Amino acid sequence: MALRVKALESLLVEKGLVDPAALDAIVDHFETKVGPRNGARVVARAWTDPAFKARLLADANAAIAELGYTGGQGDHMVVVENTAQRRNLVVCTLCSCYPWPVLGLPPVWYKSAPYRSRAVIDPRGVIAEFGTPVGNDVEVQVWDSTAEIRYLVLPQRPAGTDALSEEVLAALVTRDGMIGTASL
Ligand SMILES: [Co+2]
Repeated sequence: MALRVKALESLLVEKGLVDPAALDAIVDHFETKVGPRNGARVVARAWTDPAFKARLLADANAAIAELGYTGGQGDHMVVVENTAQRRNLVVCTLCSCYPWPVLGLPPVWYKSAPYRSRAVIDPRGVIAEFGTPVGNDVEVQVWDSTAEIRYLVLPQRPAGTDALSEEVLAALVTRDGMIGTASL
């Protein structure tokens, strides 16, 4: 795959269709500026600022843009909140739709056929395999992403974290927690 990408890139550059500097800028953008750390900052802000959380749940794009995270593959984002009664799990059964501005590029397993089918058929089983099983008293809600709507899970703030700063809280949040396969 790496060789094929390199060959394709060389050909496009040779034919003058793309500028190598522009390609470098795009790769740098996705490696360093877009990624799950953005989403983690959104989650930490929601945990520490109730007014922001209310805005986030009402209009995710506008609230997320307050932190400066905008861009393609996130035109209509919806934030779904985990509670003591409900765990949310995000999938794209059709392909691999994913909220790039807050999570970056999707992990390989998110794009795999087994995840895409099993997340719907057996969400509890999938979550258990990721390591944080859901109790029988907790409802699991599955959200199927599309090119139009991309979901971000707002995990529950862990108990005993009242004294932690927003920055330290953000470091607790994982990519999988925001997809819903992990609890945090
Ligand atoms: Co898709």
